[in-house]
Amino acid sequence: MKALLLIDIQNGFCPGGNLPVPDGDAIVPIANALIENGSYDVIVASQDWHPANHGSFASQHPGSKPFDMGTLSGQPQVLWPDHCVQGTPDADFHPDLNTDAIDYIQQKGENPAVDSYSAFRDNDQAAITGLAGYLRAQQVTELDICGLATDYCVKFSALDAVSMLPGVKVCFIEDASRGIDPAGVRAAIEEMRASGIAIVKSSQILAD
Ligand code: VGL
Ligand code: ZN
Repeated sequence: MKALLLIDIQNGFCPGGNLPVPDGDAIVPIANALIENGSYDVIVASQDWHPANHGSFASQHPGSKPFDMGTLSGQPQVLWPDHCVQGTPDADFHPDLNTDAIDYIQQKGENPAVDSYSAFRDNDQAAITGLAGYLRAQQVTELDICGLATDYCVKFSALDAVSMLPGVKVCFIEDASRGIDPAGVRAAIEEMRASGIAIVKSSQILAD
């Protein structure tokens, strides 16, 4: 069974959102083409879903401003602008994303005391989400991952897919993803490649 995992294709990470990824909305037509291509048995999407007092927000750290380094759950933490607050338009999927065919939505980042870049588990790895169990139950053997942002949530989700779903072939779809920082994107791609993740283009999938 082949699955597509769409990471955080939300207003908050697109131009006009609270934590915009440059050109983030450019991936929406590509994601839709992948969704509508018919080659996936299972389509899942993650949604960054923070309470208003989430500890990754600079607003919760007096004297800090967005993009400063701070600490959260005992780890170094980039302090972000308030983003993807539960129930706000910033947390909605991009309005043009075809969500009709999504079989399972994994919300994450709900615990104010820890961030959760990965759709599979919190950054401190103390708590897991239901996503790995869902994909195992669907007997997924191939998992293609794309979305926002390559250097954060996409990378950590892909690395966790490799470690939490042994035997599953994991691919990163480069042109269906965008990142926050160009150097961070290059490093993320090398880290994924070194972990055995195949770096592919949507055209390779759509041509099959
Ligand atoms: C993300 C920073 C903070 C992401 C989420 O989706 O990559 N990045 N929260
Ligand atoms: Zn977040």
